[in-house]
Amino acid sequence: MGFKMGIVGLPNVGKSTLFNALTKTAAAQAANFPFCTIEPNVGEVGVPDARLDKLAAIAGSKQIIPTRMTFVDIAGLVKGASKGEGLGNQFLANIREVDAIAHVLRCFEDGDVTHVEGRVDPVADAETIETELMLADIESIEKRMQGLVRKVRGGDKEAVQQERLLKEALAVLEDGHPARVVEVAEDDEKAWKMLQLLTTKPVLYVCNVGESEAANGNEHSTKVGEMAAAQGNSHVIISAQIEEEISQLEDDEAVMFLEEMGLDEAGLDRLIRAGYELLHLETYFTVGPKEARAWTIKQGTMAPQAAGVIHGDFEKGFIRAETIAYDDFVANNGEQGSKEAGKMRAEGKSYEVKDGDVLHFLFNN
Ligand SMILES: Nc1nc2c(ncn2[C@@H]2O[C@H](COP(=O)(O)OP(=O)(O)OP(=O)(O)O)[C@@H](O)[C@H]2O)c(=O)[nH]1
Ligand SMILES: [Mg+2]
Repeated sequence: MGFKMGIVGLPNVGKSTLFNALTKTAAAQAANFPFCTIEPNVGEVGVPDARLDKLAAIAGSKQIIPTRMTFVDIAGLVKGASKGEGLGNQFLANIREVDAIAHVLRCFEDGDVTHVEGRVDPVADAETIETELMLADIESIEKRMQGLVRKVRGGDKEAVQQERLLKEALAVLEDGHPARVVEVAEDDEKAWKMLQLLTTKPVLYVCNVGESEAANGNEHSTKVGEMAAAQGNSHVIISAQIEEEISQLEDDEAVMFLEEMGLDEAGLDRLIRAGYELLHLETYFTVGPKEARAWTIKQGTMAPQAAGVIHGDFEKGFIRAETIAYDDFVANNGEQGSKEAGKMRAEGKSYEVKDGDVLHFLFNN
């Protein structure tokens, strides 16, 4: 299905370093000068899930295939970006295409690494970026409204709906708030999404702290945490530099390294999971001797549409889903045991898939 998270922030704050750590590559050039990144870097990342390993162990699956999420490392934005400053607003278009934003904030002190405004102040940085995104939204709303005038006059229903939503967004933005604070009625949700406003995208703050602060953060990340909480957003603490080093290590070395740093899991795992939650995603599994595999769906997805993630034919010809909840699968040591314990259910078209379900689809060709 391909959910995309955009890595956004000021120049030189560690976005590409983080991207490389996430994708375990050195695909993105990361260097100590602003505007190092111009073209966006795109990479797929496996979503870590301990349940998948457990299922594979029980079923003796030969292969483990995690579900994947896409990260896009986008060029740095600066004050005035919406008016063409810095690398201009072509990068705003890159942000338009993502489902959610990982907003990287510089929380590390290092006199050798240039900050575009010459000081470390992540809360002010967050405001700078948010302001640019808000200004870009205002501009795009004004353009769209002009484009709608004739249709609205002609009574076109869709145009009237769009105009009404644009006006609501504009009022909030002009009041200094991101468009995501608008409460959208269910009937308007689709049209609202089509507006593709930058400040409607869910945001997760990523505090990039110094090496020794990865476990507990620092005064800067604490302030970001307070700001995020006030906005109803989440934040994660990470040291991009350490994560990049860890991503180059073998698994057992990485575990030792994490222990030495006082961390119980790689920050990246936390970040990926937080992104997954932010997008209201959940996972179901297919498990057999050949492979154990995780699949991503939106919360609230019905069984046929969940099947469609594997293959369109599964959705078209859907008959039913044989379903075992994750806990039941584990408690009864696999499919056979679950069946015997009466824990395998046959679910039809109106079944809403639950996070952790182990599914087997039956379908007509
Ligand atoms: N001390 C320290 N330096 C870091 C950390 N993360 C990144 N850096 C350094 O900061 C510089 C910029 O990192 P990049 O990852 O290229 O930054 P970016 O945000 O992608 O920058 P642009 O592409 O120019 O927008 C590099 O020299 C990194 O080594 C960190 O956690 N601690
Ligand atoms: Mg970069």
